[in-house]
Amino acid sequence: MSASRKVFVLTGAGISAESGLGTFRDKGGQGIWARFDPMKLATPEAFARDPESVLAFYDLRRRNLLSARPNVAHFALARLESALAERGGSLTLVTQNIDDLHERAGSASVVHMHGELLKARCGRCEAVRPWLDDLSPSDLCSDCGRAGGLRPHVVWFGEMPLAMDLIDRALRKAELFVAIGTSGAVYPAAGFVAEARAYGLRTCEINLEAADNADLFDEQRLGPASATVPAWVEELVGG
Ligand code: BJW
Repeated sequence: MSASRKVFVLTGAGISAESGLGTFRDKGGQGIWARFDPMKLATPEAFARDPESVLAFYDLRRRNLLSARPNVAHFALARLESALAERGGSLTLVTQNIDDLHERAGSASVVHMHGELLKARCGRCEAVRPWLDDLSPSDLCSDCGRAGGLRPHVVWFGEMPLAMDLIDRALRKAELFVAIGTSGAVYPAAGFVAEARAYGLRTCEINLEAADNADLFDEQRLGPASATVPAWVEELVGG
């Protein structure tokens, strides 16, 4: 694995767990979706039916995010990006997370396939703008001037994830696929490991507990991301 120079990393909520942001499907029953119903808060139908509740859910999470900090696992991936570039290699970092902790740790290129919480999108004109405050149905879009369309720039169930073409091209070119802190429960991201195998990549899972699709990985490293990710990066590019 240490000879791999073109690396594709997929991250999930587990990498941000030690930064204090909750995961969705915690096995102890404390995950976000055990406390909040995703069908009432994370679908376009829910937003159409009850925009106030949906926006309040994301306001709470945006406030949590603004007080969170990246942890050593985020910093290790930023180091991996520059170390691979120095050796003529590359890192494609695709995250399912809507937080900006990879960027704040120094990762220069991050693909947010499920969107970004610190941006708002207008459902009427599709403009996407940075947004750090609470959102209200009466907020006006600064591009089209209309109210009622602004929503968090995130991908809800039933919506098409972002950058799927770019992701597929990067997977085809990579040598090593590594999934970090993701349960393998949500598609299409959960299907990337099967695609990676079909393209001939080696595959590695780094997780606290085995993912739903764990049998598709060549290698598994279990433990908290704060320990496993820096150790893996050191093995790959250290020394
Ligand atoms: C640690 C740790 C520590 C903890 N250190 N690790 C049947 C079959 C196939 C598909 C479907 C199906 N029925 C419905 C679908 C489609 C649906 C889907 O997959 N549903 C499943 C529930 C079955 N998917 C969609 O609707 C997607 N769109 C779509 O499919 O469009 C059509 C299409 C098809 C093909 C190609 C292209 C398009 C959209 C999905 C949108 C997901 N949105 C959310 C919310 C985003 C906004 C928000 O944050 O509120 O995204 S849901 C939520 O789950 C969020 C996450 O990104 C996503 C994945 O969660 P993740 O990251 O894996 O977190 P957890 O909590 O599940 O796991 C945490 C992991 O960390 C665990 O493994 C822990 O062990 C570990 N961990 N602490 C290391 N300290």
